[in-house]
Amino acid sequence: MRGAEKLEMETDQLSENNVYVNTCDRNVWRMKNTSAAKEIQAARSTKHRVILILGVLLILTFITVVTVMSFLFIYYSDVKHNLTERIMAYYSSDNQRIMELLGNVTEELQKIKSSSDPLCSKRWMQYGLSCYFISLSPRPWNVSKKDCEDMGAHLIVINSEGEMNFLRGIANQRFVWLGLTDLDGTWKWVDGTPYDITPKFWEKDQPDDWTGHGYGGGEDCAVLRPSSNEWNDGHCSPNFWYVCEKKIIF
Ligand SMILES: [Ca+2]
Ligand SMILES: [Ca+2]
Repeated sequence: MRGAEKLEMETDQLSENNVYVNTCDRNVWRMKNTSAAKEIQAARSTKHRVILILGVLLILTFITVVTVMSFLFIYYSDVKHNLTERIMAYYSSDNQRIMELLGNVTEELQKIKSSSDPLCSKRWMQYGLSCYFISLSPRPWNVSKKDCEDMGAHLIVINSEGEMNFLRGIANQRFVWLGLTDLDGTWKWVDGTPYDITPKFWEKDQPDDWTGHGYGGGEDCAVLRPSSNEWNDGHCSPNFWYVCEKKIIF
């Protein structure tokens, strides 16, 4: 009996040991498993943070680049605009000086030639290198344009302040059409002279393409208005006086 009891006790002890060992293994496995999971979680968390930081840096870089590009674009637009204005002003004043000089030369030539042999035909007036004819009656703009063309001329094109003052003188407080229109959307002189290089004499707040006149549409034809002696864009259909211009042929 004592041997059997001893055997039973040893068996029980072994069984307890096995239970203990198994429990320890599970705990160790659990501990290891938990530790690895924490490491993975930490690694993932770090990765997410890095991605987030990189994303924020990328957005900030993009915003900075866009802002700098916008400033550069505005800066260079201003520079280009100012430069163009200065070149145009220089060219315009230079052009005006040349025209006035040529006008003086022409007048001198006229003096040298016999006064009975005028540079301009009868009823045509001379200024600078051109002859001018003021209409005998008022007409709509397109009829005025054609009348001038039928005489080998064109509606007056203002190339200088001197020529503008000459027109003011012969207009004698009447509405007078100019050879200037934006019927196709941009202002153009009828003889092809670039609009950008000529001096402008628009009234304040003109051209305004006003639509309240009752003719329909806006205003596409430039006219000298006697109230200001400056330009207004008007509807092309009213009857106004007009001045034709043609170059002197020597
Ligand atoms: Ca002219
Ligand atoms: Ca107007």
